[in-house]
Amino acid sequence: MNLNLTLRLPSSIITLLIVGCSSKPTTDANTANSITAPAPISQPLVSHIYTADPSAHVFNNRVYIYPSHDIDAGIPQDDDGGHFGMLDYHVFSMDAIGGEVTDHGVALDIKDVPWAGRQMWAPDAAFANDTYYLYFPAKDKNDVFKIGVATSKNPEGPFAPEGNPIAGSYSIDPAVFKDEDGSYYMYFGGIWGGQLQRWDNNQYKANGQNRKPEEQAILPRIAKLNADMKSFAEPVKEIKLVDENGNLFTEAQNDKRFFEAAWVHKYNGKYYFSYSTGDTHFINYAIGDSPYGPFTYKGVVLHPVQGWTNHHSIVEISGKWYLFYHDVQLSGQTHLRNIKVTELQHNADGSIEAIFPYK
Ligand code: FUB
Repeated sequence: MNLNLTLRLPSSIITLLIVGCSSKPTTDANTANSITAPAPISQPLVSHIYTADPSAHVFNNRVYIYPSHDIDAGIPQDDDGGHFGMLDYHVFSMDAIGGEVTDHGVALDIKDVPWAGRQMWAPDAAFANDTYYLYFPAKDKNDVFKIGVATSKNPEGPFAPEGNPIAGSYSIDPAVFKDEDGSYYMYFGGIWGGQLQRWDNNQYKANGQNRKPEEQAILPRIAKLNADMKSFAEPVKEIKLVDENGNLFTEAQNDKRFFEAAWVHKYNGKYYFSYSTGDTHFINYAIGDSPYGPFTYKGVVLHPVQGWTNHHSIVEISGKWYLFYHDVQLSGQTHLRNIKVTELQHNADGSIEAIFPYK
């Protein structure tokens, strides 16, 4: 679908033509060259290759970024984001925000993942047991998204994959959160091309459909990780994402309901669940008192960026908070993205100051 999206900013009106999509229905060409480009608030961190979906972490006093590696796979755009035909991951690092960015080369290649068929989408990483773990979604040989894990003794890899996806895992966009008690939780899921609508009560239904507008929206998922960091310690659970009255969102509330790109950070003892609304292009956040939720919707973290997808991570680095995100500034094409970073502010009442990615 072609989306003509008008963003009303406090002092100006910016009209963006957003063409195409990732894990979602589309009918048009890949190009978004007709974007009327507003001035971005930040510049791409990497320009020699295309990168997206940045999951950032601080390991050994260095900032590491685990993004998708976008390529033009020559695959025509389709309703399931088939044109996002990524084949490997690169890890990037820098000694501080604003520092030189190092590309550590290929960290994991799909040809070395025995179970994977295609489409290595948004990854994340964690450290435990003197080991770095790379978590990644990919379609298996039956074209069903699962989540894999690969390990390394170094944060930049290379990573050695397990022979099978994590038992009980499904869909896309893993994000692993370490709580203060040392527990690790994986948040995951994505609707439309991310296939979450095919999973009901953790059972696969090949003909699972997206929800109708009046139906309850599909919920993101969580599972606690075992100490081995390679398996789930419990059955996958749904996460309740609710409005201020405690009501779950309907599919019609698509500027608030979960679509993909889950991330959790903790601030002043509260759990902040942030996520993309997909077809309305926001990064939103919701706050809860437990890693399992429920999470109450609070507002927008990041307004829509150029390109269809919006995907982020939120990390504290040297006492400041940062939002890592992407847009398509370098290519103008929705499947060839570039990662960025900007500072994020928590207000005194715990709310997040919404970020407009263009001036
Ligand atoms: O990069 C491929 C997919 O696009 C990700 O998994 C989604 O979150 C969206 O950014």
